[in-house]
Amino acid sequence: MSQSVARLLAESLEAHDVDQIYCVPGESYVGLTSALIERNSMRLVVCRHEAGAGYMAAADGRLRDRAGVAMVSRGPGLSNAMVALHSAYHDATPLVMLIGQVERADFGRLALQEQNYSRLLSDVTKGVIEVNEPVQASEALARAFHLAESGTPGPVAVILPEDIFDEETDAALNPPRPRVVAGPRGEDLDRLADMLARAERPLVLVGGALLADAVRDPAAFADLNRLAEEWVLPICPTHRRPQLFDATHPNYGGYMGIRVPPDLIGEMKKADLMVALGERLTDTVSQSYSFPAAPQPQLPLVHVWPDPDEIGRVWRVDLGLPCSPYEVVKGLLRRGAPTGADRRRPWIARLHGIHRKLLAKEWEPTEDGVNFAAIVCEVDKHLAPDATVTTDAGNFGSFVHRYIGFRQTQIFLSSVVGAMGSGMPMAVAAALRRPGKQVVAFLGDGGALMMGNEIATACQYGAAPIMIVSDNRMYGTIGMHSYVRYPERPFMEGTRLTNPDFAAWGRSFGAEGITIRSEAEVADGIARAFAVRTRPVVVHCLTSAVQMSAWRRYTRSATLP
Ligand SMILES: Cc1ncc(C[n+]2csc(CCOP(=O)(O)OP(=O)(O)O)c2C)c(N)n1
Repeated sequence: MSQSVARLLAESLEAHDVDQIYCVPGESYVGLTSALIERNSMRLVVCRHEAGAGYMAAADGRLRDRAGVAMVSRGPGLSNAMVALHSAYHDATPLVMLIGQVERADFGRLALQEQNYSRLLSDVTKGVIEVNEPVQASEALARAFHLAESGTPGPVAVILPEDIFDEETDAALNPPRPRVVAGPRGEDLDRLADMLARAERPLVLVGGALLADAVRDPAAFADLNRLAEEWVLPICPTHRRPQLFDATHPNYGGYMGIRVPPDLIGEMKKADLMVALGERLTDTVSQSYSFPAAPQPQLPLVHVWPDPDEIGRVWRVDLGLPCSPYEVVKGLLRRGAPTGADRRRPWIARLHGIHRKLLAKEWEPTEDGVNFAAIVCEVDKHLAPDATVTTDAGNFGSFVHRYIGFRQTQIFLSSVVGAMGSGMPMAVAAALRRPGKQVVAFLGDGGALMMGNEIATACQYGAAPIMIVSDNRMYGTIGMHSYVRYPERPFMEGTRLTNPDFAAWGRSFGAEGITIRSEAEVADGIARAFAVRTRPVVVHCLTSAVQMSAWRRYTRSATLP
């Protein structure tokens, strides 16, 4: 039976279980939008910026371990969305972006807003799929979802010319391709079991691919815990994946994120085996390629990642298992714990002891504004066991990682690669996907005005995230980098910000607005924020700039120059 390409695309999206698409409308794909609205089988979330739409789709992808879907217009629309593609590409997040294109007869003429997407997107997507033949429309979508979700997941662009949507085709719907899950080879598992049995001081880093497995099958958490306990292993969640292991579990061996504090990294470096279990391994995790050292690690390294191309790309690994990390957990559990693993208890206790000390809710008061530690610790008191926390990029995030002891039942979302602007859209996506559950977004004053306008999207669709804005009146992270590298030079001028009254700004959208000016106002302000459940809340926190991060204070004088 013949039907329009737009209708076939809509049916194909439905077949891929797409129930929500984030978009900024554009004339280049209005043929598809109108068909989707007519069918009314999925929610179109109309956003305020294409990067916001992209981040929301990326968050949705992570929440479901299915490719999230964003739809953007050609040229300017896609250009706005680039940062979300960049982030999803680095973060190994499955995402399908549908992008408009000029009419086929105009290809190559530099027609209005035309771009060569294959050239433009070659380093931010896993693939660019151009749909120029109606007969291939459904097949193209099936391929896009497959590519986005397989191996190292990532973003895939599907290019749709403006004049294709109303064309008729009798092509059949191409159903979703079954997800392929690779398991480890028996001999590799035997070798890993043997390496783990012999190790006196193993370190198990757990990362994004294991988290994706746990989204698909939550039993992965319980099995990881069993493995840690029975095999007596310290588990270290990696950069921006803190919920992979309960922070208070005695086998928690420390958070392997950006710039691990000296006490902890000093102890970690005594390890005699590192297993990266579902962690891609990046410079943030490896402490700028120093632990493990690239390209030749200073200790035996086992890398488990669902893509053989990634294993061995930067580090020379001793053993690589290109498969699902959860399959490795299950395979080890089936083999049974080695005898004598108890000898490793003092090693784990040492790591865990340092970690618990770092987690202690202690901070020094500051005079130039509230120490953000006080706010984060207060938020932690209110966080429900099933809360979602997002952070934007910036030093305020270091307080979140230092002071919030995440649990496996909670969700943490962020741009792992550290793209500013992601925190608020990701919170909106979480609030839409998990109505009635707490969602808290931590933002700096920089990030809040970069993409905070997506609070309008939250209001429009009835989502109620809490936005905690650390207003230190500067792009603090960059000020700190400048100060650390060039302590004798002035570092403030290039980073200073003049800000609005964020509480009033929030109220203007229809959100609740709360201001915290001093530590004395923290408990009441945060309690009031959590009491509002029906609309977004903006908590404007006037924070210290002297307290540059959870780990570093400006020391030359009490006030910044
Ligand atoms: C899109 C983007 N632009 C620039 C940067 C570089 N950058 C990283 S953190 C930061 C400052 C963040 O400032 P703010 O949100 O105020 O938080 P703070 O560091 O002050 O806590 C900047 C500019 C980035 N990571 N992403």
